[in-house]
Order: sequence, then C-alpha cells, then structure tokens
Amino acid sequence: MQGEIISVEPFGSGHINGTYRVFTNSEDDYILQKINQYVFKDVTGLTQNLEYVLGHLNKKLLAVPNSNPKRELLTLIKSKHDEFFVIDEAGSFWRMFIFLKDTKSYDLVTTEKQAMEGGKAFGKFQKLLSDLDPNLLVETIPNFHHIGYRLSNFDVAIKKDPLGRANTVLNEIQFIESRREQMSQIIKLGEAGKLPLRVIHNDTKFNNVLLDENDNAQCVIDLDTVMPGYVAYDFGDAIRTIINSAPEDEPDLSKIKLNIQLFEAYTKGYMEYATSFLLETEIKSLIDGVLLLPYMQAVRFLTDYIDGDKYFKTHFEGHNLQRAKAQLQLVKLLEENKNTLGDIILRS
Ligand code: ADP
Ligand code: GN1
Ligand code: MG
Repeated sequence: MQGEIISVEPFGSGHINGTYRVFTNSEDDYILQKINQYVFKDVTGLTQNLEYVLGHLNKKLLAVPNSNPKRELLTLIKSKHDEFFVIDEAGSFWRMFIFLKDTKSYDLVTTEKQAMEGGKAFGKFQKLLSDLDPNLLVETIPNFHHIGYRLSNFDVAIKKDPLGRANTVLNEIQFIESRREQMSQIIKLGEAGKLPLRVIHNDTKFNNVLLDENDNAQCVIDLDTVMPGYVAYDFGDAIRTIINSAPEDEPDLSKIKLNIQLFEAYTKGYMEYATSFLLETEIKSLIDGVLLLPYMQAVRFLTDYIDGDKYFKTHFEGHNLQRAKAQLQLVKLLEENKNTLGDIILRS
C-alpha cells in the first residue's frame, strides 16, 4: 500500500462482505474488505482461487493490444507478511485491493449502453477463463448454484422454523413448490454430461461489473465465487438484475416490469464474446438460466428469512421476505415472456 491513510469509509451496496474505501494521500486509494466467514469457510482456498484467476486473466490481457491490467483487473495488495490477507485478534480475515477510481457500479441498469457493456464484460470474462482448468479451483461455497441443494436447505429451514415464520409465507412456499421439477433442467443436463463445467463468475449481478465514466466496461469484480459452473448461471443472474426495471427488493410488486430492450442489449454484448466458445447446448440452456436464477435467489432469500436472516445483510425486519417476493414476481413475468426472450437469445 502506498501513502498515508486519510480516512476510511463504508462503501458500496454488496450483501456479503464488509467493504470500505481507504482514502490516502498517494495516487491510489484502496478497497478494504472484511471477508464474511459465515459465508466463506475456506478463506485460504478462496484466496488461492483469486491468485489463479487474476494471474490467468493478467497473462491473457497482456497478450491483447492496448489492454491495461491495472484498470481492467482487480489488484490484490500483499501484507507486510507477504500474504494476501491479514487476520486480526478476533480471527477475522481482511484484504485490500486497489480502488478503481472514476468507475460506476450500478444497482439498477437504465440504458441499453450500460446493459450491452455489462454483457461484453461478463462475456469477455468467461472467454478469457475458458482455458483455465476448472479443477484448479476450490469450491468456495460448495453446491452454490445447485438448485437441489438450495431446495433441500429450504426444506430444512421450513421444518426447523426457528422463529415461527414459515406459516406466514405459505403462498410463497406454494409457488416455489409448484416449480421444483421444471427448475432442475440445467442441473440434469449438466449431470448427464450434456453441459460442460467451466470456470464462471457465479455472482454476475450488475453491481459486480465496474463501468468507466463513459459507461464502457472496465472491470469485473467480486471474484470470491469464481469456480466451476454452467454458463447459464452467469447469464441468468446478470439478466435477473438487468431486465427488472425495479430494485431487487422492490416492495410494490406492480412496479416490477420487464425491460426487454435492456435484455436484448445485454444479450448482444454477451454474445459478441460468447459465440466463439459456447456449444449449441449451452446457448439453448441460457433461457433456462434466465428463469432459474431469480427462482433460486427467491429460494435463498426466503430460506434466510425463515432461518432468521443469518446470511444476507438486511437493512430492516422482513427485508429478505420483501426481496424473495420481488424475485418471485420477476419469475412470474419471465415465465409469461419465456418464448419472446428465448427467441431473442437465438437470434443474437
Ligand atoms: P460483496 O461481496 O459484499 O458484494 P464486493 O466485492 O462486490 O462485495 O464489493 C462491494 C462493492 O464495492 C461493489 O459492488 C463495488 O461497488 C465496490 N467495489 C469493490 N471493489 C472495488 C474496487 N476495486 N474499486 C472500486 N469499487 C469497488
Ligand atoms: C450476494 O455479494 P453480492 O452482494 O454481490 C450473493 C449472490 C446473490 C446476491 C443477491 C456470495 O451478492 O449470490 O445473488 O447477493 N453472494 C454470495 O443480491 O452469496
Ligand atoms: Mg458484490
């Protein structure tokens, strides 16, 4: 780290880690993060993944004319003890990245340009990692996007029901139950060997890509879940946050609408990179990811609500329930428009 610290302030709207901006009197500011150890049990494995992934991306970018890894990639800072994290007296893990100045991280996408640039960023990210051996990476959160695993956690939460909340969400439980079978196509195809496991990002919500001051793609961030998965997971998770014209936790369900133009723009940007390496079966699976990811997200939010809000940061009582309801509303709208969206993917 360069320079003297001037101040440290909480930063961003991530749901998992504790994130701070460290202002200094040098050219660089820094992002300081307290890693959430309830979520990430193996911080050493996670850090090793980061080193592999950033090392690989750096090598690949250096071969691209006019690229600038310091702008386009996260830079992890080493501690005095030559490690990429520091453990405090309480046993908490902290780490630091260079703060990428003059960038924007959008919770809500409003223009086709932003959506298209996001698509390019995640398409390029997957493409650059398509020759990294997935077996080198540890699963930082086992079964992260395995819908069967998520539904079995949901079942356990309902059974234990520590706060007596399950009875108050019977409609939502019923909605989830009625779609159990149809939401398992991707995992079934994957387990049957019909979809390749690749290195994917696994957390492609739009605020995990930084755009520059002109809304051009600059850097993909939040790499803690980069590990093996199916490409449809990344596509669906990004679309979940782009196609919805309302925030992820919108309380007024009538405000949740699909913005098909933004969907089309993201898909176009993504396909610019993805058509060069995706198999036909993967392209066909993308539409299933579009329905699956908001469904899985609703299952995860509702499980956490029933469990007593232990996983996601919440800002008020009932926040996870409000998030789950909004995601389920999004699933309803996506189901109604599945054919239109599927056609757009196939012609992009
Ligand atoms: P979480 O896992 O909690 O989502 P993130 O790593 O995504 O944590 O960081 C939270 C937010 O902090 C991001 O959404 C982004 O706005 C901001 N951020 C993270 N890293 C950087 C960085 N290197 N430069 C600028 N902003 C960053
Ligand atoms: C979390 O870390 P963040 O806020 O970018 C979560 C994602 C969810 C998302 C929902 C490690 O993402 O899986 O999709 O919240 N990350 C982890 O907003 O669980
Ligand atoms: Mg994040």
